[in-house]
Amino acid sequence: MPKIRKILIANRGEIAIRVMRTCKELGIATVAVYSEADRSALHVRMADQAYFVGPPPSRESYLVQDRILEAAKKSGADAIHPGYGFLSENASFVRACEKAGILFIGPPASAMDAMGEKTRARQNMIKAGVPVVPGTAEPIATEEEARAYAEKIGFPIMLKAAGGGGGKGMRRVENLQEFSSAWRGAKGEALNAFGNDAVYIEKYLEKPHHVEIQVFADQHGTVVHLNERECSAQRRHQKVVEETPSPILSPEMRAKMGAVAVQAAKAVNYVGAGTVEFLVDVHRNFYFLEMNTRLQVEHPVTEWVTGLDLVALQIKVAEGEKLPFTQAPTPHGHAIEVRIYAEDPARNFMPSPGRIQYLRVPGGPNVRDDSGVYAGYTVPNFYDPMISKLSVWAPTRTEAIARAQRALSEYVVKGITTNTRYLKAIVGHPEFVGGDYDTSFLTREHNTLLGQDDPQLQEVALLASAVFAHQRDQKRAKTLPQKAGAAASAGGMSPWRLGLRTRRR
Ligand code: MV4
Repeated sequence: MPKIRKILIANRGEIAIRVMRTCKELGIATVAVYSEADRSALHVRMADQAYFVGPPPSRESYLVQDRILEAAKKSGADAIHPGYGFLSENASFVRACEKAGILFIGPPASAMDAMGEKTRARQNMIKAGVPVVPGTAEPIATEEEARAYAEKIGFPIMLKAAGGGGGKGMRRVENLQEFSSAWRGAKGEALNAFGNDAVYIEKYLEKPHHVEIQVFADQHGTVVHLNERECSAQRRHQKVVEETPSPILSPEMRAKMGAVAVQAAKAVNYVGAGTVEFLVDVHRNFYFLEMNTRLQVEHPVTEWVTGLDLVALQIKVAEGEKLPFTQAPTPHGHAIEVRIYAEDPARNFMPSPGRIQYLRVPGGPNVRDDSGVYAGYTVPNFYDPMISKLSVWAPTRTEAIARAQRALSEYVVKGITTNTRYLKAIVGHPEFVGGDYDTSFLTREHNTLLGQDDPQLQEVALLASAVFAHQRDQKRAKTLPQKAGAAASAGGMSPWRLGLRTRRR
């Protein structure tokens, strides 16, 4: 197979830059694509060549297959790296690349087909002997059938869209009374999100952990796993903090889950980088959830503890090379990644696009900042507001937490609001430090993480200030002759002055 000489990166932001960095190190030329909103984006500046692909909405630019392929042909690129999101898990795009004679750096379309739909993936995994969450393998035709099945396996159950993952078209159902509205809700949302209203049932797992296994396969039948990532710190199905190793996995469980992930990848003839996601229940049983057929956002933590460059491996596998190992490397030390978003946690995480007036990124030993922005850059409001991923490595988890906090303290972004303070609160929270946080952690600790104290304490502060003000007014009334305006100036004492701050600044 010939060597790749030029790669078009069909993406934007930090991941486009991440891919280009490895290309440069490998002596491979890079081609960027950009929308109208990304003319001055960093990924365009860093590429050797750049092609305009359309208006700001990604439907009209980054997702238009013909535009991307046209840019690839014009530029003379021999391969396309899709990054994550956009066209990265689109089997029809993989086929279009093949037809155009351009190498797609990723798995074959058939593997995407086998894993794309949740019910099909479940069927394939059951056939391969991979444990899946107890439930139906097929979509359920009628509400009556669904009710009967739910009664059989017992409440609570989860209705899930067959068409796709990511928490859309998902409803927890507690009892038969709730069933009808949940059934209609899940179906409606599924149709809206995936153009397919098929729904199936799973047993509901209480407070599961989200643990995923990185897998890698070459074109010669070798499939290995590269250990796990703990991704239970999520908000509305968006990961916020990831780490490896998972603080809840024993070496035995790591080996077991790794072997099952390899089994899953082999069953669909996987090639390249992939991730097998599992839910881990309170008894530490693990169940296949879905497979992501792409390089993931959180891949840097795996790179930290394995010493590998996953993008370089993807390129070598696409060129037909054999994987340079046949066994999972033992993880070395501990890595944590936090996602820096242009958003305001205090305003319900509203995106905060705008011009970055000043930027100082953290540095020092074992700190990595995968950024997609620069000082003077205006963050557009058309795309995901993640502006950077900060990741750190240390010999132990305790040291990695301290390093993450230190690095976050160094992060300065002026002009837009970011979530750095929220991230610091997460990695400093006793539950995170303790290492046994599940997927309910961020929702449950929401107020604490936003720096808002217990609402009951806020009420105590308010009452105390009222009592204080009343006593003071009584005293004044006794000792001072009443003057005009005195009553007004003796207004309520602010809770701030009692030292009971209701909100950290
Ligand atoms: C579940 C579950 C409990 N029981 N399935 C959410 C996203 C989607 N990929 C699967 N999800 C869940 N599926 C059963 N049978 C709980 C979740 C879930 C979750 C999973 C992973 C990470 C974060 C989560 C947050 C809430 C719920």
